[in-house]
Amino acid sequence: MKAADGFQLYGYQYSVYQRIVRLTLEEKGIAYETIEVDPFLIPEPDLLRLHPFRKVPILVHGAFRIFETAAICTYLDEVGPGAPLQPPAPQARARMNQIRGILDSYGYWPLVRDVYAQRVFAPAFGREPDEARIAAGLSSARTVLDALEFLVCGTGFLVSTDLSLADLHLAPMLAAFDQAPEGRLLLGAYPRLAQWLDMISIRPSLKSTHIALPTPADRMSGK
Ligand SMILES: N[C@@H](CCC(=O)N[C@@H](CS)C(=O)NCC(=O)O)C(=O)O
Repeated sequence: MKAADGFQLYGYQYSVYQRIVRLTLEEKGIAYETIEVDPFLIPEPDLLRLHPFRKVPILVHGAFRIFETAAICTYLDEVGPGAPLQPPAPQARARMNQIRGILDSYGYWPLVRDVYAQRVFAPAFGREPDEARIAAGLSSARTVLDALEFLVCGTGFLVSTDLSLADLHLAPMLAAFDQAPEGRLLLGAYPRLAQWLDMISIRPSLKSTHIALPTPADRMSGK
C-alpha cells in the first residue's frame, strides 16, 4: 500500500499504544502518515474532537475514524496486505485476544505508567520519579507477568508459530518495563517472557519504531 491509500495516525511519539499501531502498520507493509498529538498536554482541544476519552492513538482511513488500539490493529490486519496477524485456529485467536485484554486491563498501568514512566521517562524530562508508585507498580506487575508467563505457548511467538497481534501488543509494553533496572531484574524471573523479548526485539519493525528519549545533553541544549 502507498501513502496515497490515506492512513493517518494521530498519536504521541512516546506512547506505547502508538507504537503498537505503528508496529502493526509496519509489519503489514502499510504506508502511513503520523500527526503528533500529546494527550498529556492540558488542554488539548483538538484531541477531544477526535477521542472523547482524550487518549491516543486514533487512526483515520479515508472517511473512517477509529480509536482503541486493539480495534485499530485488528482493522489494519484485515484491510492491509502482508501476512495475517490473527491465527486461524480459534483457541490461538482466543489466546491472542486474552493477552491483549490482560495488557489493556491489568498490564499497561503497572508496567508502563508506574514503573517505566516513573523510573525512566520522568527523569529523561528532568522530573523526579515517584518511588511509591514504582514499588506499587512492581508489586502489581508480578501478577501480570505470572499470567503472561503461563500463557506463552513456547512455539516461538506468544500464541502460535507465527507473529500475531498479541506479540505486537506486548512488545512495546515489555520493552518499556525492561528499561527500568527493577523491571529488568523482575523479568529475569520469567524465562519464557525474557527469551521472547530478546527474540522479538531484533525485528526490523521494533528497531524502526524505537524513539529515543531526550538525553541530559539534549535537555541542557533545550532540544
Ligand atoms: N484503551 C486505549 C488506551 C490508550 C492510552 O492509554 N493511551 C495513552 C498513551 S500511551 C494516553 O493517551 N494517555 C493519556 C492520559 O492517560 O491522559 C487504547 O487501547 O487505545
